[in-house]
Amino acid sequence: MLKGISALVASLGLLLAAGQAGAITINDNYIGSQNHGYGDVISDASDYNHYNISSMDVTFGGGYMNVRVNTGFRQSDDQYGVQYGDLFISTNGWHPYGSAPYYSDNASNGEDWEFVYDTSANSLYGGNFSIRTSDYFFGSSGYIYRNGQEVQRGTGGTAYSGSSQDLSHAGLGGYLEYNILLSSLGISGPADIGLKWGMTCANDTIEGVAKVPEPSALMLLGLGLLGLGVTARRRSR
Ligand SMILES: [Ca+2]
Ligand SMILES: [Ca+2]
Ligand SMILES: [Ca+2]
Repeated sequence: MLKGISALVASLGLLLAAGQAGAITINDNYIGSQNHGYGDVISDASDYNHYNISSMDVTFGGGYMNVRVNTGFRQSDDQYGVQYGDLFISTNGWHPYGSAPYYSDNASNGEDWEFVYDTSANSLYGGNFSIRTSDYFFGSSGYIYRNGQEVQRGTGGTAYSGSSQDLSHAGLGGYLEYNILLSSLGISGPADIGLKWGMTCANDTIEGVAKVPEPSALMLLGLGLLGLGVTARRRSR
């Protein structure tokens, strides 16, 4: 009986310790500025799934933040020369301008991004980098696109090694993946991390916040329960 309890308690402890690896899903509730009456995705019906971003899955574990951007967008599929955007990261929370779905939020207001994972450079950058908006890419194109959105790092900043990306799952039904080393972000405990991603036309773009869990609290709780299990086992002898 007591052995059964200690096994149960031990497995509970393991479950709690593993719990910090659970994915946080950020659904795309962000429309942002200048949707030109299209709403969330500026596209023809035939291109909807190509440009749509449905969500981001964020997982913390092993000192990394893993971000999957769930979108059908693949740069090589695009007929207008639209490129991958970069993953913008705020290490002091997420403060979009206005309220959901943030019809007035654009690059001139709302969150400041302390870091960016530059997709084309395949590197994390912090410090003083410039930001290119969707207008930089399509302002003189005559196309309808979502104006004024941050989409890529411009120039400058400090490059950090140790983070990576995986574009091999890009395409319809797929995702883009970024693995960000938390120590490069200066994060070692609980924090709210703001995230933003969109392709260079920002026909869809997503923003939201992910909470870094408290690993020590989870570990202590797990160890405490494991300790209970050990006590129970000793008593049963
Ligand atoms: Ca969307
Ligand atoms: Ca910020
Ligand atoms: Ca959106």
